Amino acid sequence: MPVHNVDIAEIFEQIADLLDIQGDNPFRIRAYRNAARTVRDLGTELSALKIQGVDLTRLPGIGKDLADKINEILRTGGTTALKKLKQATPRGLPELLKLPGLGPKRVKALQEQLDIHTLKQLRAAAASGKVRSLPGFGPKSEQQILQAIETQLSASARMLLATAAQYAQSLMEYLHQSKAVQEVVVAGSYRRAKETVGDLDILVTAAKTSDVMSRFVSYDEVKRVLAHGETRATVILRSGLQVDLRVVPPVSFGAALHYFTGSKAHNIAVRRLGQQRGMKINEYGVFKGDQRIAGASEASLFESVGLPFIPPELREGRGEIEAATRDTLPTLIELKHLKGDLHSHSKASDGHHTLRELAEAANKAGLSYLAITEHSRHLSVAHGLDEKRLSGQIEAIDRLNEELKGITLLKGIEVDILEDGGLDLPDTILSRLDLVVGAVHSQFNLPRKRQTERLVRAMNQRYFTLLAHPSGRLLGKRKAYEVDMERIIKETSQRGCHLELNAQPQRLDLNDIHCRMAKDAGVLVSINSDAHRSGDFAYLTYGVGQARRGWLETKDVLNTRALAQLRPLLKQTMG
Ligand code: DGT
Ligand code: CA
Ligand code: CA
Repeated sequence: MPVHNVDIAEIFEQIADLLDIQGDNPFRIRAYRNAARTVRDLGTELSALKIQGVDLTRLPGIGKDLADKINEILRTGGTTALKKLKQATPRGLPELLKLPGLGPKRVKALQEQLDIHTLKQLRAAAASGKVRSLPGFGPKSEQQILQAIETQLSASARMLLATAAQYAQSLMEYLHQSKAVQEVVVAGSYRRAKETVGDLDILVTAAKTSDVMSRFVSYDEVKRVLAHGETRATVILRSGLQVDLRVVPPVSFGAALHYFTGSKAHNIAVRRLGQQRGMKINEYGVFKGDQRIAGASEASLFESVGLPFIPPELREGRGEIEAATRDTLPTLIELKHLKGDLHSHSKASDGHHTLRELAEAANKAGLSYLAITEHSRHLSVAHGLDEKRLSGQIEAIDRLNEELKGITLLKGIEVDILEDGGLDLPDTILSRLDLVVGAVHSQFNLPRKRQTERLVRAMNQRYFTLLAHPSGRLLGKRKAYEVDMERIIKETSQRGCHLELNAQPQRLDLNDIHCRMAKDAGVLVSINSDAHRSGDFAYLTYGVGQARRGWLETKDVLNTRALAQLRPLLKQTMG
């Protein structure tokens, strides 16, 4: 049974979580977390490395013990270490601890005083007002718990796009190995680059349909086969991801691709256009009477209703058909248009690589500038920098820039926005930087008006360039904080500062709707990796996908500018 790097990483994360619950040695816990990241970002499947006889202990952060565990997992799909830990951990504890705001102490109170062991029990208790009376809890924290559970339960059905991509790519490779298979495309929300996907919708054209179907349902990763027909099948993978597969004849490929790419709202609008022209459009083709007049390609389908090709990311029924009709579709940004990245962390705060390693990785990813933006002192869990350490880094970057070729490091900071809207470091040091990225890392629960005021005040500081992850959401974990985004966008435009689209798969923040609002207000968006390791520049792809969903063009994105054009935009016009 092939084991993927993501599976191994997941097992290591689980071990770390359980060790954490048991109060184990922090260094050991950290070793597992680091190993999980190393494995996840490796870029080559460990199973392949093993076949090549590569010594796994040569990987960063992988010692003998971890290498043994990896080998065990590759061999058996699991490890006894995790099984034992699970047996030693009370039922439900890990999921309770994962809720934001619930630490070991509060969970203990819930278990001992209310006999709560599962998320569902906790939801019931919170809903009936039993939680608020416990010491250390109140009506407000009860409400927060309830909300966090809803977010978690509703999110668990959907998977992050970047995670789904790993499973999708393996599956596509597997399908391509069949000689019968011609084209394989993942359609659905995946193709529209939606931040999370409910399931994968795969379309295949093939010489012999039955070969593809039987190959698909016998994929090693398949846990359950829900349906297995002649031209369609549905399975659930071990990861929990559901996959629909359809085999279609080449004459219908474009029509099927269009249909299964969706969205439903877009499909309905296009079908209506067809009806107005006396045509019938479905997943088999475009028909006039009994005659098929188009549908082998998507382009032919669009042409049949008098439209130019509409990129999948725009197909949400949010005005793309009208824009296409008037020939005013945006020319969407592409990954290759990004010239730099304005948000990254080195070892100095909570990153894992040196300045030089990050610079070289960014250069390899095709970028010509990279801003180093460590956390500031207020965020002590991330080893935030104080004035003295930041001053040292400024000098280190100046020195390094004299040696670097093909890339320039910019001096920045991801400075905490304090509760009153002040910044965590004084102007004397901020003035020495190329840019100041402001971010909220605390007090997520302020009332909407106060949260909005806080951000506006921060943007009004003398040195403020860019608002990082503006809504603060963590997909499936934490909702966006309450804030008046319309007002933030307006103020950003008036201040001459900018908004970030953070490309971390769990953030993708700004979201698509807010990207479009920013564009309409003339606010520039910066698509940043927020890299904490050298492999993280790969996340820029997802940032670009989200930007495309937000109708952004090259001109709307700050970091498509060459460095010389960028520099004046980093300095604020207002004092
Ligand atoms: P998801 O899976 O929840 O992330 O979102 P989608 O968009 O991938 O939705 P899914 O998997 O239910 O269906 C795939 C596509 O098939 C969908 O985007 C549009 C098309 N589709 C599904 N049901 C209908 C329908 O009832 N009418 C029309 N016109 N299209 C449909
Ligand atoms: Ca889908
Ligand atoms: Ca589906």
